[in-house]
Amino acid sequence: MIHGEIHQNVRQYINGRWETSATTGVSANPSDTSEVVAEYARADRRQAEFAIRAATEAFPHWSHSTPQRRADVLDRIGAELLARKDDLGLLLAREEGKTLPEAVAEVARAGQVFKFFAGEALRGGAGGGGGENIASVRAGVQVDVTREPVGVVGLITPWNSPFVIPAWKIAPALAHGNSVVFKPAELVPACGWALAEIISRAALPAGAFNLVMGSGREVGQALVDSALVDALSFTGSAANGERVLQAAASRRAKVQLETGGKNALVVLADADLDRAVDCAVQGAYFSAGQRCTASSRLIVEAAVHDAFVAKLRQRLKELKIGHALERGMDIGPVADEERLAQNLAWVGIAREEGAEHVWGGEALQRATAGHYMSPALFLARPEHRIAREEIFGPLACVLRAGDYDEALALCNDTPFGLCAGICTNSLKHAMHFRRHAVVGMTMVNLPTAGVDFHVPFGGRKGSGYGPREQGRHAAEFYTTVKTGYMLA
Ligand code: TXE
Repeated sequence: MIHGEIHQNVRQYINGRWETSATTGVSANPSDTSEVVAEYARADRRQAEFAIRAATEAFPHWSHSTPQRRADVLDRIGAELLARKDDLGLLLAREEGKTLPEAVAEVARAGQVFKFFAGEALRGGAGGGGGENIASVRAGVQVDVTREPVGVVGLITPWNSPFVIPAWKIAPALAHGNSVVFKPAELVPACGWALAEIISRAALPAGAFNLVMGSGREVGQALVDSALVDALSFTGSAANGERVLQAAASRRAKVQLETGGKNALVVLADADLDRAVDCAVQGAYFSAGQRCTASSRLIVEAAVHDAFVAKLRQRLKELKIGHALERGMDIGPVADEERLAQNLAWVGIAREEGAEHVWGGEALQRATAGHYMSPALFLARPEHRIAREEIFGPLACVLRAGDYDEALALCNDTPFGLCAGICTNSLKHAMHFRRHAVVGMTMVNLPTAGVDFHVPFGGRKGSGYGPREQGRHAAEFYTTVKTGYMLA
């Protein structure tokens, strides 16, 4: 792909064929809003229902495919993603706005996810090795526990990681023998299409994988409402996640949600302060803070509070904000005009509620028109809205803690529970924190953003619902357990 190329064949992939739609849309480059990235077909409810029927008809055949067949398909997809990480990374950076190095790394990780689940297909979750034989309590009876695919799964994904979040849903779904209807976020249609285009050439039977690009309200809702969709995996905002959960659970569909965070990074007085500042900058501001694992609350022990804030302010001052494709940029634009307006409104809220402004928080002008803003830092109190609500932008706040116990209490004082980090050289505090932080993932002397692709991902409380994603744990959602008894 070349810089500036307009992708024009961005169509639905239904039952093994590329389909146009009654209406089309365009996606623009947040680094340079004069540049169109893609002209894409916008599916309607009818096309979504076609895709669901195709997946339903494909399920019996695909669910009885051999583990080797499924492994080969996933391995081919993973290999092509890795081979094309540079040009797909260019597309990602152009359509979503994260810097080119981050975008290339995300595509590579999506390739590694597919290769991991190629192995999972062989190790078995569904229809094979993932089970166990147990001696019965009754003489002569054989008991075995196996895992079978769930059926037709609807996968609904957000705009902020448009290759790797779809990958960590599509790969296990196919590995475990399910058929898929994938709906990417409206902001990043070409990324969803580019991934689907690779999958369409991986020798899957028609209908086993389908792509429908369109609005959450219409196409997403069609997946949620259809009695033919057995399971839904949703990643997005808490509000929309709640809607999906209520609608799907009411018809007893299986549901998995990943819905945001208000993650804390605790910095104790005994921490290596430079390392703590690095963790804060990377965790809170890279990808313009548009990661659910972003550390938007920096909880700092009083003894080092002022020194930490001074160092962090200096680092923010030195960050380079600019065009996602420009070499040496630390942070690109935020994803679209609406997000920029929301982020700037949050800066206003912070000031109005009495948080102390330390740095940034204003729109920036660059050589090309884009949604640029400087990273914002405030000193806040726990009751401030900027310390309680997810912002999903480059805005973090510092909370002062008297000691470790108060820092832990502040860390857990949130309706979310995705991840939490601590910077400390005390093994005692690190071990206590790992056990007592009420989250799905903990980090010690590491940023809260940036996780491995082969181990469980997910949170508690308002951050998640249902089984964890990724790694071997993905079998919990993408398979169902069967216990067999036989009198030999
Ligand atoms: O979410 P939206 P966005 C969260 C992050 C932030 C949000 C950003 O915390 O809050 O995602 O992503 C579709 N029925 N996470 O703005 O708007 C919509 O079309 C069915 C958390 O995209 O909720 C899109 O495809 N579908 C995560 C998807 O839902 C509907 C990691 C998400 O859209 C729908 C990354 C409906 N009624 C981001 N309404 C984590 N915790 O791991 C919308 N959609």
